[in-house]
Amino acid sequence: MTMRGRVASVLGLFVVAVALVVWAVSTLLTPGTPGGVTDFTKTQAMGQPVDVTVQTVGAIGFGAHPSWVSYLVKNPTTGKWVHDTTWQLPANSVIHMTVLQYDSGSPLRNQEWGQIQGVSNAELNGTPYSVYNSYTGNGVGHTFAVPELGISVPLVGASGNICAAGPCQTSSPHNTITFTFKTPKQAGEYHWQCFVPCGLGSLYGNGYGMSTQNYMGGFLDVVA
Ligand SMILES: [Cu+2]
Repeated sequence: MTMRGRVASVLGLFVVAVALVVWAVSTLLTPGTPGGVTDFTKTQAMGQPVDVTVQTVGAIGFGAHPSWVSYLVKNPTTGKWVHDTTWQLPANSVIHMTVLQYDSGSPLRNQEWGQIQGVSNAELNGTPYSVYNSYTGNGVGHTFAVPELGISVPLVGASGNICAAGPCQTSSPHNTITFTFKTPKQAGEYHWQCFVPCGLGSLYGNGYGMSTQNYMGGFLDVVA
């Protein structure tokens, strides 16, 4: 091989090595896209509660991982369902939360997750509830929990012809869960997540949407 050939080979291999490192860093070390932020601070009338409507789906139906479980949020300005799990909320404000739960459920591994904690006025399809026995009905699909605020709410599983791809419409079977909580006075990023290992097909169900930002977890971005 000529000198020029050798240099070209070395350079070629170097380029391949750099490309592999870039690929490894970008795909293995960054756990999914952080997703966008849905802003609930602009639509709030002064001193009034903020309405936040979200849905939980068995398969998001679009994006990089269409088969993964996910939350979606209804943009308060456009009314469109968006794949954001960071929700910007005003500090020290009452939040009226509505969760449309379109996924099926199962018995919980930890019955503690059937307890409603840290919120008030919790209702399941218009009936007040404080705990859900996941061995009844179609079990529990997901939870909405904000550990730092002591919040945990079981999202009861839907039954019947389950919506196959989000965003789901209210014509599909679902449970409507409503509750109220107050955001802290202190601004900050409060992490929320689902505690049901719902990453179907991954190890112990804790992978995929469970361990990737913007599917089964996100942030309450509380601004003062
Ligand atoms: Cu979940």
